[in-house]
Amino acid sequence: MQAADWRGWNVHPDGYPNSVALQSFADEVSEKTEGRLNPRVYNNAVLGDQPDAIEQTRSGALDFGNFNMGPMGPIVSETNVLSLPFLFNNVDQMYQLMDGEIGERFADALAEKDLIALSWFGSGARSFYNTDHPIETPDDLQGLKLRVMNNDLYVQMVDALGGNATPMSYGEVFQSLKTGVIDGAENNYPSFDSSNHFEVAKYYSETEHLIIPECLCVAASSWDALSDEDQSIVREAAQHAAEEQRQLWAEGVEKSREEVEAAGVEINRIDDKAAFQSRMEPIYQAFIASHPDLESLIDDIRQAQ
Ligand code: BDP
Repeated sequence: MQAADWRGWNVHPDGYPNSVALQSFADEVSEKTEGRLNPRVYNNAVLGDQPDAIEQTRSGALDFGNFNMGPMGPIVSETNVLSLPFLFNNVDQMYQLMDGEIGERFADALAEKDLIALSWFGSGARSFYNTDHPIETPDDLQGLKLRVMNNDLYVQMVDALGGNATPMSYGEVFQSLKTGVIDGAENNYPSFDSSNHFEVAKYYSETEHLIIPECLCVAASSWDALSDEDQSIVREAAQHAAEEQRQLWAEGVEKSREEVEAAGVEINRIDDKAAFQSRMEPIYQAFIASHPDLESLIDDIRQAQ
């Protein structure tokens, strides 16, 4: 077989847990295939925004990427389940379920859309932040213009909380916060930190409304072109990368939290999230009404916790 150069998409900057793990993946694959396969990771979304990169990977124009299951929803409908707010109780339970039979069901759905999910990364819990005031109860979201990732479920989520949702690509958020086009957004600590959103949005409120897994996904056409031996090397390297990412993630969350706090961000914990959770009930009901086939998957996830 001829040597292949693989191009991989990554939204994050150098040094971010995912970027470090993706580089380890690339290095391990080059080394163990003795150069038959040379993956190269392109950071900072230089190859396009996430919805675009997912499509490019499906078509084989890109060979791999680290994708969040949020923007995956419009393309692989089953993965919308993972964007239902407050689905997982915590990050550890998400890992445990995604590493088992539940994760295989999502991987099967992705494979039907030409994406081979080789391992699952974490992205912690997402919370709201804004330029104006702390969010303590859902009423505090009233009237705030908030950026969300590209998925209609997040528009419904913010609507249900009384805010105004604006889907927008990640790269545009900083400028939009600065110019007042939006009042806030939602993300985990490492992204809030590395994107510099914390320089503008000084209130971070721990709603922890979304715990969304991410995949290390390979284009089906790139995958099919590999020998059995190289497929096992790539799969194993992806699993090692996920282990490393999760480890770096756990350390990174604390570090970023401390950094943004030191930079003057006011953080508030929300011990009782029930008021936020109960506003999500209509979203679950509408989702199940329009995707009756996915109800059992939601039940299985809830029962397993
Ligand atoms: C980060 C995810 C990344 C998303 C970004 C966003 O890791 O995949 O693109 O959030 O909010 O946490 O768009």
